Amino acid sequence: MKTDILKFLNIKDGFVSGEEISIALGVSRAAIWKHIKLLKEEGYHIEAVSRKGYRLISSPDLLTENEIMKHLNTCEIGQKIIHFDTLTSTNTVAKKLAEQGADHGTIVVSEEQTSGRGRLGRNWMSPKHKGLWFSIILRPQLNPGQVAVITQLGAAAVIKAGLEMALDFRVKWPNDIILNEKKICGILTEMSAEINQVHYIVLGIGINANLDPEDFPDELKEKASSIKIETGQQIDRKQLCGKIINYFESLYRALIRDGKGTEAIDICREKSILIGQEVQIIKPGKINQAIVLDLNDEGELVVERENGELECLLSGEVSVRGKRGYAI
Ligand code: BT5
Repeated sequence: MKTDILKFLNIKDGFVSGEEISIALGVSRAAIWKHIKLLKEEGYHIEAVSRKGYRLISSPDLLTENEIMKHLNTCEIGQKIIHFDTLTSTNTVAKKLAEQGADHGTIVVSEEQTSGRGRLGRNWMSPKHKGLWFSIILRPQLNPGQVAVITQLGAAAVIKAGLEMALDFRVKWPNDIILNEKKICGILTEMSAEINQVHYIVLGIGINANLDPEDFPDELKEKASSIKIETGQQIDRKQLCGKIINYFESLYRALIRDGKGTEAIDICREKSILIGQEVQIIKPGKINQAIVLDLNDEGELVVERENGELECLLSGEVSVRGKRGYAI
């Protein structure tokens, strides 16, 4: 009901009468008033004037289903968006929901994560109202070997959304988005699968949209930043979220249609900060030097080891460091 009322308030520039809404939605004016009150409690600034009706003045800066939906033009991703004020990790909750049968395309988004997760058991700092912390549940007909490309789809969607905002995001394979040599976004792809069949994938995206310098702990200050810090502009999180989801759906549909993520891989290749660089390949218990040659169609990083051998790296167990430090 709240969503329906908001649709009304959003299409009308001026006032819309309680009677008009109540007739259109087939409920009493008292019911409309009750829901308007609830919307106000959520932070919507709605003016109510007798004999004129209601007028929406401003919406809260929240990543609610209503707010994100306004920016979506998708037909499968984000048809359902579950919004939390706080939770442990959107990936953890999305995985639980997927286990319980949640639909393909469902999105879990939270204003804050208390135990946000990175790869290999690392933490992801996710302060309240400052970033974009969300996860998408996917149920594609892919085999587990094809799943690495999903991370590249996520990265390409973020890059395309950035370009629309004149931001030159770069990608540090497999899952970091970089702005001005600082990490502003991380991607975590997890899946449940059998040998030749994926049950579901959870694609988690974390973007430091409006974090201020004091939000970063000392150990991250050198290598991480936010879009707001780098541009001096407050970011509209709902709009950015919508753009990313729209681009992601288009790249995802191309992957399912063609069986290849060519467009996404091309974008990640073009925006790669690693290709052509000398790097350290860090695997459990060993570090090797190599030169990065390419990103292949499967989303693997192709490197040439010191002994001249070519190797295709799968994202799971590998970290790549530049020679000078984090971002090359
Ligand atoms: C990642 O891991 O970069 C994946 C991060 C994915 C986060 C999203 S948020 C929504 C969804 N729900 C989750 O629980 N996770 C996903 P990795 O490459 O392992 O990088 C982790 C490292 O990045 C940490 O060890 C820190 O050094 C650094 N880090 C932590 N928080 C950060 C932040 N907010 N911004 C930049 N760097 C951060």
